[in-house]
Amino acid sequence: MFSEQSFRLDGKVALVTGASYGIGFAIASAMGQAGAKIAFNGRRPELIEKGVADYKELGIEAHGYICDVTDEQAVQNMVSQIEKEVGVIDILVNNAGIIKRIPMLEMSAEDFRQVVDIDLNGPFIVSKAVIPGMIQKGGGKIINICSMMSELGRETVSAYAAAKGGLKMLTKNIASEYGQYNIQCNGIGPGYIATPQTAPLREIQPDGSRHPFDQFILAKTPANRWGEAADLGGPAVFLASPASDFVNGHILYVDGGILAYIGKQP
Ligand code: NAP
Ligand code: GCO
Repeated sequence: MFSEQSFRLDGKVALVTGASYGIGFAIASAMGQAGAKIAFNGRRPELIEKGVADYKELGIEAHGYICDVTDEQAVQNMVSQIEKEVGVIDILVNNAGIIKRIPMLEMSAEDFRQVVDIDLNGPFIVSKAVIPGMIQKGGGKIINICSMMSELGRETVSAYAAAKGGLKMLTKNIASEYGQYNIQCNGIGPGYIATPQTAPLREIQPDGSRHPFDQFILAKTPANRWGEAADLGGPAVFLASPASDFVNGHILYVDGGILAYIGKQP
C-alpha cells in the first residue's frame, strides 16, 4: 500500500560504483538524502578521499573503496568489506563507465575491449558479487546506468554503444532470472549530462562560440539544455525504493525528451 515511506530508503545499504564525482556522486547523494547508507568505489585514491569529504559536506557519511570493477577478486573483496563495515547491500547502482570516441575503423580491438570490459563486464561482475546477499536478505534493487547509446548509434562510439546496448539486455536478463527472488533490476538511460565525461563536447571554441556538438545536442533536446547530474537523483531513488517494487526490466530514459524528438528543424 502506498504511504509517505514509499520513496524512503531508510536503513538500506546502497553501493554506487564510480561515485567519487559525476553522475554516481549525484545518485549516491540523492540516495543518502533519502536515508540510505552509502558505499562507493573508484580507481583513484585521491578522488575517493575527496568524495568522502564532499559527501560529508552534504551531511552524508559515505564509505569509499578503491576498486576497479573489472577485477573480479577485488570486487568480491570490496563487497565482503562493505558487508562487514556497512551491512549487506540492498541497492546496487552500476554506474562506473568510460567512453572512447574513436572512429570504428581507427579503433584497436584492445580499446574496444577495454570499453566493453568496464561498461558491460563490470556491471556483470559487480551484480554477480552482490546478488547472493540480496537473495539471502529477501530482495534487492539493481540499477544499471545505460545511455542514449542503448538505443541510438552515432559516429565514433561503436564500443560504447555496443556495451550500453548490451547493458540494456543484461538488465532485462537479471530481471528475468532473479525477479523470483524479489530482486528488481532496471536501467536509467541518461540523456546528455554535463559531467567530466562530456566536457570535451562542451568546450567553448577559441572565438567564444559554443562547441558545434553542444549546439547539436541543444537542437536535439526538447528541454533545450544539457542535463545536470542532479536530474538523475529522483529517478534513481524511485527505482531503489518500495514505490517501484513491481517495476522490473525497464529502462527509464531521463533525457529531456531526446528519444521522443526528431530534432529542431533548420
Ligand atoms: P565520469 O564523470 O567520467 O565518471 C565516471 C566514474 O566511473 C568515475 O567515478 C570513475 O572513477 C569511475 N570509473 C571508471 N572506470 C572505472 C573502473 N574500471 N572501476 C571503477 N570505477 C571506474 O562519467 P559520468 O558522466 O558521471 O558517467 C557515469 C555513468 O553514466 C557512466 O556509465 C556513463 O557511461 C553513463 N552516462 C553518462 C552520460 C553523460 O552524458 N555524462 C550519459 C549517459 C550515460 P575513477 O576516476 O576513480 O576511475
Ligand atoms: C557521446 C556521449 C554520450 C553520452 C551519453 C548519452 O559521445 O555521444 O559521450 O555517449 O555520454 O551516454 O546518453
